[in-house]
Amino acid sequence: MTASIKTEPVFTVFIGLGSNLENPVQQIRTAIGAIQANKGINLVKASSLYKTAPVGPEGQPDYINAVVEVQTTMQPQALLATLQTIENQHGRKRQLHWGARTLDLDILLFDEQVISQPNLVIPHAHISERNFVLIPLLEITDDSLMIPGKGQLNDLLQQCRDNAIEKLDI
Ligand code: A4P
Ligand code: MG
Repeated sequence: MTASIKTEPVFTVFIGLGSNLENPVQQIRTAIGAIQANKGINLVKASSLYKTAPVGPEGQPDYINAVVEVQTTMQPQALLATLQTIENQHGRKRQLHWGARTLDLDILLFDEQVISQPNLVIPHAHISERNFVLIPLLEITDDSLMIPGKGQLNDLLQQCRDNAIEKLDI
């Protein structure tokens, strides 16, 4: 009899990062470092950092946004819990909906999965409305990427609101 080796599936996942408080550039850099340092996650690609106008309550500072591609053997809920731990380590307090925050980590895409659970919606519910997500995503993928249930990245970008966004040269 031949022994079979059980291998866990590896998922390709895109994570959106956002910060607009307490040195956002540093928050995003250390968050990418924390993602990379996690034993269950391999960082594949990271986009540039982008300075973006806030969407949501007025009077909050500009955001720094980025997107990373990772590979992981974690299941979606385990990955969400891991990302929330990293948010909390960055002093994240959940106050105003869409309000200012030290760090926001959103699971944008999880392979080709479509998930609709009370605490986890994938693809991310607002992915197609936000150029601060779609533009960094395009930088590390290509415009034919299919967003399950929403369409091709290319088309979503064309339909998306033109919110102010500037790629940082750092
Ligand atoms: N949740 C559901 N699906 C997901 C997912 N795919 N990834 C749940 C991560 N979390 C997910 O999130 C609330 C709950 O969403 C979590 O507990 C999780 O179980 P939150 O981050 O605590 O709360 P929130 O910020 O009030 O809501 P939300 O919907 O996460 O906000 P967004 O959509 O992340 O938007 N403007 C600019 N320019 N750049 C930004 O990055 N970000 C926001 C926040 C608003 N305006 C912005 C930006
Ligand atoms: Mg969030």
